[in-house]
Amino acid sequence: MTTSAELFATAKTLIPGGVNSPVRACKSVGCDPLFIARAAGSKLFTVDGDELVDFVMSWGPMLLGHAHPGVTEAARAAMLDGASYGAPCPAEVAMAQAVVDAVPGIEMVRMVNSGTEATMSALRLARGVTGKDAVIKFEGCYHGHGDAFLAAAGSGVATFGIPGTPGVPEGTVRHTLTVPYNDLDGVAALFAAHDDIAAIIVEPVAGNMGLVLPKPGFLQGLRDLATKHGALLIFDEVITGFRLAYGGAQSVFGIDPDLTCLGKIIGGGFPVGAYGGKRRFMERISPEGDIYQAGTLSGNPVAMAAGLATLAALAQADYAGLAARTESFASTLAGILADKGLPVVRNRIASIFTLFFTESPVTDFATAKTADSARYARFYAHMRGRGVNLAPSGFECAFTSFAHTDADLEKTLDAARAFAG
Ligand code: KE4
Repeated sequence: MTTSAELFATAKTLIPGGVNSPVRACKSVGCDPLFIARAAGSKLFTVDGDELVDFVMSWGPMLLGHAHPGVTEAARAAMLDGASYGAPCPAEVAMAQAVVDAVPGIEMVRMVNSGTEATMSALRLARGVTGKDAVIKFEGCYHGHGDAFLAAAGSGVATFGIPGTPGVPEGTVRHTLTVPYNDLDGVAALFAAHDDIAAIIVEPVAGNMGLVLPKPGFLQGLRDLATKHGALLIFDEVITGFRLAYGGAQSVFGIDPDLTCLGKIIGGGFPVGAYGGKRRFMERISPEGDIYQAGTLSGNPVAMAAGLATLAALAQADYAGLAARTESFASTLAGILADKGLPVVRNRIASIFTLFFTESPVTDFATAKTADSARYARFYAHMRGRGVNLAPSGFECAFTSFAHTDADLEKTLDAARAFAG
C-alpha cells in the first residue's frame, strides 16, 4: 500500500467512498484522490513522491502554511503535558480571550470541535433565545452537515447536485427557509410571510459555491431586517474568520452580528470550532443558562495550543500584503485563461479566489452554476498533473497563504499557460 491508487482501493473497502469527507474523493472532477504523506509551507507531498503547490490548504485553516514551526512546536509541547483533561485548562481561557479581543461581535464564546458544531449550536441558541423555529439561509451557502442546514446547501451537497439528502426528516428542514444569496427582497418577503423566524444565517462572504461576494448593502440589509423582526443575525465565519482580516468579515464590512461561528483557522489545523456573540445571548448556554450544548474534546489543550500559536502569528501578519499578492496572482491567472479565449470570471477577496468558467458575473448560486464544470474538471486535472493542487470542485475556493512564494505562484501561472481549454 504505497501508492495513492493502492491506498484508495483499500480505503474504499473500509471508508465510505474511501474518504472521511466527500469532496476529498475528487468525484466532481473525475479524478481519484492523491494521498498525502506530508505537508510543509505551501506544499503537499504525496505518497507517490509528487510535490504540489497547494491552494486548498485544508479548505482554509492553513493560512500560515502547513507545518508552521511555531504552531507545530506549540502542539508538540502541549502534547507532552497530556492530550486531554476533561477539565478546564488555562489555554481555554487564553483562547477565549484571544477570540473576544479579535472579533468585534463576540463578547463571550464557547469552543466546539468543528464548524458544523458551531453552526448547529448557534442555531439552537437563536431558537432558544427567540422561542421561534424558522431559520433563513441562502442557496449555495454551506454551514456544515447539521440537519437543519441540508436544504439546498452548497459545498459537498452542491458539488453532487443533491438538493437535500436522505436521512434528514422533512420536519427538520420544514423550518429552513432558503433564498438566493444577495436577494434582500427575498429575505424581506420571508419575514413578511413568516412570524416565526429565529435567525438569519449567512456566510458574509460565501465560499461554498465558489467565492461569491455580498453586494453593497446586502449585509447591512440583513442586519436591519433581523433587528426589525426580532431575529438573530448569525455570521458563519468558519471560512472568513481570521482569513479576511484578523477580525474577520464583520470587521471588514462593519456589521455587528448577534452570533458568530468560527472554525478552520482558529484550530491551526486541529479540530476546532467556536460560536460566540453578545453576552446576553451566550449566557443562555449551559451550564450558566438553560440551552444545552456540550463536547468531550471542546477546548482540548493541544488544539488550543495550536490555535493560540496560530492567532499569535496572525496578529502580527501582513494581511494587506497577502491580499495584494493574491489579487495580482488571481488577475494574472484569469488573464492567461482569457487570452486563450476562455470565458472566465474571477471573484477574489483577501487571500481567497475562485475562477468560474462562465461569461456572466457570479453573484449567487444560480449564476455560479452557469460555470462550465467539465472545463473546470479538465483545468483541475491539467494543473494537478503539473504540480498544482486546486480544489477538486468548481464550487470551492482557492486559498493562498503566508507561505506561498513567488516561485509557487509563477509555477502555477506557467502551468496555466499550458492549459488548452
Ligand atoms: P466543518 O464541520 O467541516 O468543520 O465546518 C463546516 C462549515 C461551516 N461553515 C462554512 C462556511 C464552511 O465552509 C464549512 C466547511 N467547509 C467545507 C469546504 N468549503 C469543508 C470541506 C469538507 O467538507 O471536507
